[in-house]
Amino acid sequence: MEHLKIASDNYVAFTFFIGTMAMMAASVFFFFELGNTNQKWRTSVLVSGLITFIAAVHYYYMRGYNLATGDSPTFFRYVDWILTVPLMCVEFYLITKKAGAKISLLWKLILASLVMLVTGYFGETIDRGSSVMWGVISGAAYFYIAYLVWFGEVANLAQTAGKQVAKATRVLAWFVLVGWAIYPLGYILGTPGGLFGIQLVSDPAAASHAMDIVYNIADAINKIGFGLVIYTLSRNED
Ligand SMILES: *C/C=C(C)/C=C/C=C(C)/C=C/C1=C(C)CCCC1(C)C
Repeated sequence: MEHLKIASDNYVAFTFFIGTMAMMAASVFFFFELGNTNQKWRTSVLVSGLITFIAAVHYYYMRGYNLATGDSPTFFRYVDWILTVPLMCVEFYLITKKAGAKISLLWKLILASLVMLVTGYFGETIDRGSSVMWGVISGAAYFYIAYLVWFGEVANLAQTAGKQVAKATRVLAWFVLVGWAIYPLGYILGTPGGLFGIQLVSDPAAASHAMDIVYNIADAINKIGFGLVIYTLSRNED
């Protein structure tokens, strides 16, 4: 196999590379810590590890794909998200379960996340001309999730699940509101006229590079950070 060199100013490849390594390291950490995690929190920490592990495998692939072709690995990006974002919904369900969370709450969160991602995928790939419309629908699903976590069922249940769960849920809610909001920014940079017709980056190649860098940074923050909040909760509450 031919050896591919990474140019020192290739920031897209750099973030794919460092993203792969960070996701791998985080997975090893979460999996190895399972052994000294209280039984009660083991599933939650395991799910944190699964999220970063699924991302590590996708990043490993996306890194190679991007290096070989110079293109944005949109398809695999969305396959990753469609697996990992519902698992983040599972985390919300698991930590509020002992306060009485019902399975219907889990389905609401998962369904909203699927609407958010599938419509985003349409806007980025098969119907780029209507990226604004798809972005708006996706954004509505995103706000619904943020609503559930900040003011809806998740927030209410967390209040009655003990001080530590309430605290952790509040931190995770910030991740959803601020950390997840980085993604629409990447979408706006990468799609034609993504911001209600305003083209921020006109060169198509530069636009897709900007989008990949923004997505890669967001993934590292949200997947590893989110997992660490769960991990911290498992240590603070026993
Ligand atoms: C680990 C991956 C995560 C947490 C991915 C989250 C993705 C989003 C919150 C994406 C949201 C989008 C919008 C709100 C509008 C534009 C289209 C998307 C899909 C980028």
